[in-house]
Amino acid sequence: MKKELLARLIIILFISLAIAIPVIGRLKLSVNHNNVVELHARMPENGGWSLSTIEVKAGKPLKLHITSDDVMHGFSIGKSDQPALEITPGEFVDTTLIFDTPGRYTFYCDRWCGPNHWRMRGTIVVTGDNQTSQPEPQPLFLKLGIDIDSPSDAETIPSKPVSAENGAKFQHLLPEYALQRDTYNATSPAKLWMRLRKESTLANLPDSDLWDIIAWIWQQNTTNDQVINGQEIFAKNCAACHGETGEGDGVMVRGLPVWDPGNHNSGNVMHEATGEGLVRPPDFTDPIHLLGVSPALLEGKIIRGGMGTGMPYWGPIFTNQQIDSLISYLYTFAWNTRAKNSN
Ligand code: HEC
Ligand SMILES: [Cu+2]
Repeated sequence: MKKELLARLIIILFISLAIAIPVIGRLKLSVNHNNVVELHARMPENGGWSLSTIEVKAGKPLKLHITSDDVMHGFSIGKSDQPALEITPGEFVDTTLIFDTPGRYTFYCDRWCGPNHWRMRGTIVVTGDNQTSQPEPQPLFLKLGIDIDSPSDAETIPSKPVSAENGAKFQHLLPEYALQRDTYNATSPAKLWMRLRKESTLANLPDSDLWDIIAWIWQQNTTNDQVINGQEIFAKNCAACHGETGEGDGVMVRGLPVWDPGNHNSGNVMHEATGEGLVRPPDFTDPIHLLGVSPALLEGKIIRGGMGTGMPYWGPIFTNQQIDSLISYLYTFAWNTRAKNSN
């Protein structure tokens, strides 16, 4: 297990290096006398961004002169709340960015321009003397040693629809760990259910009440705003594969075989449009799936992406808050509490 993880990390490292090396040096060509960098957006099939790496000094303005050579695109900076720029074919948009902290930032297209859309990404390398750039905190799945590629169906699921409202009635019976954030992060709903099932204070409760408690605990760990925010991000970035309703039937993946984590070849089916492995994602509305995975696992999958499955990596794109919102939203598929979630 450990070895496999290490091998994966090494592969990721090599891929990042392979992407980074050929592009350095192309930049100077497009800087004109006013220090304006000209950037052309193109669908990945047409070559992608005209620059994959842009270098700038910390605190110095980066002036960008951006246009599109084919269809409508967007220009966004990863992990920032800045609104995206619309990039219209044949028109130029100017923007000036200032990065205070040295580091690597991702710029990307935020409009679904084609099947390889999510690959429209580039890097802004910000250099500076004060190398204060803090290393990214280690993602939870690495800290907790969770294998995010192994099968993880729920050991048990509720036999009828859950009610967080009913679950709230039993909160005084709960052991302390049940409401701790660490427990939520590291534990799947099914695992927490099994753990609570063994608690003597809850021994008299029927199984369904215990599920209502779990639904209530999950609700306590999220807010309505997060769910709404997560829904917006999902509709824009994820629904093309995962489907509007989370069933794994988005336009990109129709007719493909469903991902089978027990079969390492299930990602080997090449998608005609992308030339890459792509499978159908699991059905998130089937509780057997999401009730078997912890927030840490979901976070890991979103940050790192799949292994040859076509699931993109979103680590450089979304802030931690945005990823938390996505996780909150994903669970609503399994609980079916989306409409009832308002506190
Ligand atoms: C290009 C298609 C595609 C897009 C776009 C996509 N996904 Fe996925 N996703 C997949 C596939 C295929 C899988 C199943 C294989 C895997 O887990 O690697 C998957 C798996 C996942 C899983 C793991 C589920 C589990 O229980 O193991 C999560 C979580 C997830 N996606 C979240 C997202 C989010 C959030 C977004 C948008 C920000 C997104 N995906 C966008 C294709 C996609
Ligand atoms: Cu795009």
